[in-house]
Amino acid sequence: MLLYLHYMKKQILLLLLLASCTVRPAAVVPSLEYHNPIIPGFHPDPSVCRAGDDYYIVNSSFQYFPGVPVYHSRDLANWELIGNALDRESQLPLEQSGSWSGIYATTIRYHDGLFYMITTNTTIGKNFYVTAENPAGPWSEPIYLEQAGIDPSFLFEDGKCYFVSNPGGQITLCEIDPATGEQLAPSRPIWNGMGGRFPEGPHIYKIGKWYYLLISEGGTELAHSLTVARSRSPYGPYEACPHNPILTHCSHAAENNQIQGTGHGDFVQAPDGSWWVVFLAYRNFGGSYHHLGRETFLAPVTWEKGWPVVNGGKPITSGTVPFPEVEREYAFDAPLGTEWIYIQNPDSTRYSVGDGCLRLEGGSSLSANDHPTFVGVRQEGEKLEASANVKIESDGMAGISLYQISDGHAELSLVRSGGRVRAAVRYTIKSIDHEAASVTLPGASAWLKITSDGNLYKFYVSANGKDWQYLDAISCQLLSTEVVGGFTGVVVGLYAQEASAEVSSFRIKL
Ligand code: 6LW
Repeated sequence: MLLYLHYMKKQILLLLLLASCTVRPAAVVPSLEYHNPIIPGFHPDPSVCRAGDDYYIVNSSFQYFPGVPVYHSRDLANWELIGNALDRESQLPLEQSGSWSGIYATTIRYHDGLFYMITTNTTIGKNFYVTAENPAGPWSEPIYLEQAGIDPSFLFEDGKCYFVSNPGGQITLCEIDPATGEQLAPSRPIWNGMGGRFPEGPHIYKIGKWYYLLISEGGTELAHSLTVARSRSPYGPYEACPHNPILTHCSHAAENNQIQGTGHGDFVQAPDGSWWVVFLAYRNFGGSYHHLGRETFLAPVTWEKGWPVVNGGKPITSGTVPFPEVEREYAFDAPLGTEWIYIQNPDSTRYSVGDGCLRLEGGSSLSANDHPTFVGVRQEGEKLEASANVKIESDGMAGISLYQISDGHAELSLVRSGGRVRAAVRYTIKSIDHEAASVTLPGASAWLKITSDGNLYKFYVSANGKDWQYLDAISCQLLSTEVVGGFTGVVVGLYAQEASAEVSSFRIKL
């Protein structure tokens, strides 16, 4: 009898353990301390997956190389950049991609010991995926897919790999062989959303007996929203959630919220059974303008009558804890880290790092959008202090660039012509090239500094890095998506046009 009781106890424990491992709706709002956005700055179109206790997020990256940053977290609140999924030209031909093209929305999934990152390179018009055993890399060469449309996603279910994207603006499903990418079943349209424009960003989840299809509609601006539908079969018919949209800030309740454009999400379940959604939104500064790009946010998901409810149905807030202060100093003694990105595929002969210097060989103008000499880091907070010591060695310009798009960028530069060197503030905004202020310098090197409070960028120059001379300021709104366009956000870069230059002691404080 005792033995039997012991055996039953073990069976019950095993059943409880199994129940906690299966995907099941959770009813309560989980508590977690986090700040929103969880990944600030230009980190759009997030996708998330969990492997054991580890979570991973990937983002779209447009014209930048390397592409598709990969973030890791153990708690959904704190995220660390661990690599870029596309870090070889053979995976990421960008040609002359701009802020509207290149790599669009991505999906990350974990299946059978392998990570899959699926995306579209709109520059070559193809959907593809890469795989890795370790999401920090290396990732495989691309495997191209037949079905067109953007925002591709996979669902591994019941021994099959379903592939969903939106050719012709219709959410469309097929099956593929994940080892080869070969399409195994015809493409079939499955849902078009609730009538909003641009049904996109689809992900399918099998939860209990239902296939849930989560999509975005309304476009990535103010009307952006998440809608959901469900079916007993992945191919449909899909029934729309009665309380769609399940997330939007295009509402009376959220009209004065700094956070706008909420949409493009992906669900994930934590080991404790709680559900979460990561999604993109942007933060407005100085009115209805955003210059930091679309950022990655987090909200809890609960389930009511078999339908997901995001953030208890309430607007998204900036979270419960303040942003940590970030200060990074680059000594240029080692190769550039994974946070550094180039505009298009870089010509490696124009960059070298070592002995405390980043050496730049100047290329064409940033406005020409033709592989400029530029390498930078995303501006991840509205409060910024970026400074560098720059030496210009031949005629041309070199310095710090605030880059949003080829037709929307501002520079604090050393400008050299003949023997004369000036520090100058120049900007290009919607085809207007303007030199705002300049001061003649006694030598070929100076310290340059740009600060921001989220409303103004201010530009300073110094001979010693201590005593700063104020040169000028421009409104951050001028570099916003609303003014100059682009799917991206400001990247703070070091650049050289025509000139050869050396940069040392680059510091960035957020
Ligand atoms: C992306 C689409 C979208 O592929 O914008 O906001 C496109 N959502 O889903 C570019 O990011």
